[in-house]
Amino acid sequence: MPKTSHMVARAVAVAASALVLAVFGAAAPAPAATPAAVPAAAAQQLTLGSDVDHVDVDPVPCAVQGFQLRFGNAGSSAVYADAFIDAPAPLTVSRSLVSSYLPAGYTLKVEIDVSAPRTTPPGAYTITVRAGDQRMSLPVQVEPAPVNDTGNLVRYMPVSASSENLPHYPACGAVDGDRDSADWGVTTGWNDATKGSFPDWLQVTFDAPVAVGRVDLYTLDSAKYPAARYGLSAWDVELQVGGAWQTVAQVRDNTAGEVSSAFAAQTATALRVVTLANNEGVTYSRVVELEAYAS
Ligand SMILES: [Ca+2]
Repeated sequence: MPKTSHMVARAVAVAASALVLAVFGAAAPAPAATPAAVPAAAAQQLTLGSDVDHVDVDPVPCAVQGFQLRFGNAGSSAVYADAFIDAPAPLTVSRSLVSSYLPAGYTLKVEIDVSAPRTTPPGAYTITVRAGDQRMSLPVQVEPAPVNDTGNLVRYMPVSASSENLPHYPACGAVDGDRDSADWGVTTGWNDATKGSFPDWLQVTFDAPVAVGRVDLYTLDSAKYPAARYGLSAWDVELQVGGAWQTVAQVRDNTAGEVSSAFAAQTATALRVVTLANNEGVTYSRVVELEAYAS
C-alpha cells in the first residue's frame, strides 16, 4: 500500500538520519543515539508565533498578563533550539530563554508572563523573540498606573519577602487588594518557602516617606483553613524610620484571621512584618493581605 510504503520510506529516512548522526557523534563522549546527540541542524526551519497580536500590561503587582509563545520546527528533522525573549526595560518577562528539543513538525507552546513596575511610563513597547534566523515582534501596550484611592498605603507598592513559595504564593499576593482566604492558592497570598524555619519577613517599600499609624494583617482564615489552626500566631510590625527599623507593634497568641495594630504614627520609608510563629506549629508564614493606613 502506498501509505505503508511512504511510512517505510520515512522510517528508512529517519534511520538513515540517525545513522548519520551516530557517525557524526562517534567522537563525542556521550552515546550518539540519545536525543542529547542530536545537533542543531544547519538549516533549521524554526517557526515563531503567538496566541495574541499584542499584550496589554497593567503596571500593578501580581497582574496576570502575557502571551503564549508558539515555538515550532517545520523541518523534517528533530532539533534542539533556543528562543530568546527580550523585553525592553523596565518590562520583564517570566522567561527570557526557551531551550527545547523540537521533533519534526512539532510546535511547543509556552506561557510567557509580562510584568511592569507601577512607575513604567504608559505607552507602546515591543517584545522581540529570536530563534535561529527567525524573529518575531510583539507589540505591548502599558496602561497608566491605577490611582490609589483606597487609603491603603501599601496598595500597588513594591513588595518583597525573605522567600516566596512560587508559583502560587508570591509576595505580591499580599498587596493585591484581595483579602479573601477562599482565594488562597491562586496567587492572592504570600507563603514563605522555608518550611519549619522562623522568622520570615514581608516588606513593602514606599515611593516616598509616608505617615503610618495602623497596620492590618489578614492571615490565612477560611472554612477549610481556619486561622486558629493554620494562621499566623505571632509577628512584629516594623517601620523603617530615618533608615533604621523600629518595632511599632507586637502580636502574640493570635488565633484570628484579621488583626489591626494601631500605634503612634511615624513617617516611614518602608513597612515590614516579621513573622515568628504559626498556630499549626513550626511550618509556614501565611499572609493573605497586608494593609497600612495613616490612622
Ligand atoms: Ca491578597
